[in-house]
Amino acid sequence: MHSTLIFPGIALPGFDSFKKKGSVDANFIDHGLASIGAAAKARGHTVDLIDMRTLRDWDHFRAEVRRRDTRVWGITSWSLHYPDAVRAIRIVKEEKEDALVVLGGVHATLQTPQVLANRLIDHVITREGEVSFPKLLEDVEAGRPAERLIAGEGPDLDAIPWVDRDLFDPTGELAVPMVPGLPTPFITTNAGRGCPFKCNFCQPAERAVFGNKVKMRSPQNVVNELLWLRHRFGFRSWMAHDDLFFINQKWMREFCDVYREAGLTEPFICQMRADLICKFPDVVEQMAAAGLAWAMIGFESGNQRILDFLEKETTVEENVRAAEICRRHGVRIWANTMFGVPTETRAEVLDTVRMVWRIRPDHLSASYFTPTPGSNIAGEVEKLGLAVVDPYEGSCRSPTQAKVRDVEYAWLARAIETARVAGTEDALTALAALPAATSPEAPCA
Ligand code: B12
Repeated sequence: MHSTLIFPGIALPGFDSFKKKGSVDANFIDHGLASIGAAAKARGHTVDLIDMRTLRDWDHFRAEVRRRDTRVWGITSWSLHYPDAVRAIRIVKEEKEDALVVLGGVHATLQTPQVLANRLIDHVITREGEVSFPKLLEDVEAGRPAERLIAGEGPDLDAIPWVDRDLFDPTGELAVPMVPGLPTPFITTNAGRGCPFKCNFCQPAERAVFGNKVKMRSPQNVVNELLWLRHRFGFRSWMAHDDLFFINQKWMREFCDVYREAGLTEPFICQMRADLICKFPDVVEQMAAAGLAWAMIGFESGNQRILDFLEKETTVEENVRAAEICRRHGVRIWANTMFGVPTETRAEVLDTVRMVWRIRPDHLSASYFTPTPGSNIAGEVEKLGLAVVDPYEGSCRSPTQAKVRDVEYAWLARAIETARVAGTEDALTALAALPAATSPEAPCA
């Protein structure tokens, strides 16, 4: 059975952006679609893909739909892509009378009643798709009836095929490392799924899609894929695209051993947590010896009340110590920080500036707090009537757009500028004394 997958990821980079804008948003491959595509092919189906970032405009999309002889159309959904997914579905239905549209992905899982209300969607597969999508193709092929709402079954990660990068144009991400200074070609892979922590700006997305228990591929399986990717693309650096690559110290120790024994030396970058870095500095040392070049750490805030408010379960002191540990082992620091958290005061923001000065990150990634649809805190923000952005198009975390009512964005932009250059308490006193700027329309950075 043939199916066409659609990646509607134009919300941030736009049409005709693929490989053009030099940003990760314009270049990444979507591992979810690449994985269900691989699973369907392994069951003998044929699959192709429309990556909307490679198209000129909606007319071009319509022409791509028209020229295909496809019955089953599988579309993915991150929340910010959902409005474009809906528009794409309408076009598919206009062009192909017998089209069966299947929606999956994180938005379909978190906002199931909303997507079921769209009668143009024939099937919604929530959670993971590697088992249920090919099974649906088989049902359609055999003329068997299938439920409209299907709860996806979680696969054994070592038993499913590696993601099918060829569905996408893999040369997109090869050229654009996520961080400066990493050699190209660059590739990304996922070693596991799920996250045991409960940060309320992210959860319950992880648990809803992947379940309560973290699942890891075996270290050997990840290394085998990397060896194959080296053979295939000659990559010279890579990124673990997991929410949290270092979750389990036993797994990580084994991974580092297997990586080195396999002769892999390529530098890599991954997301890590400050508390785990502090708890297991020897694992950081082992990772650094294996090739860890950059640690992306969600420090978020330099104020304990805000960290607790976000349910981050880390402390400010751990943040500072984790940075010291990384630096000691020559690991560069990508500092994820959040400004403009609902209820955050100026004094609390200044604590974050102070923390950034103490951490001295190699890259400061400063975001404005963004209520991602389906996250626990987004629900709270909405209940309080504080959200000012469109929850879909407005959900980019970059500091270019107001997100939440009563946040002083213009002032925050000054605070972020101040954080970027080491300074003194006098600079903070001057910053604190600036006049109020509470308008949500205030210009951002
Ligand atoms: C890596 C990553 C990124 C990378 C993307 C690169 C990449 N290669 O994908 C970068 C850094 C660019 C990024 C950016 C953003 N991200 Co991000 N990202 C992730 C992360 C950590 C991993 C994605 C991944 O590869 N998952 C593994 C695959 C296998 O899982 P999956 O995609 O969910 O697919 C499975 C199922 O969902 C299902 N499925 C998916 N599609 C379909 C389709 C069909 C037809 C079927 C049947 C099934 C199905 O089957 C798949 C296999 O089991 C996820 C969290 C996570 N763990 O998933 C967040 C996540 C997807 N990101 C998120 C967000 C919010 C963003 C940003 C909007 C942040 C911001 N505010 O700026 C941007 C948007 C970028 C853009 N332009 O689209 C949210 C999305 C929440 C939501 N409600 O949509 C997530 C879930 C994190 C979170 N919990 O908050 N991100």
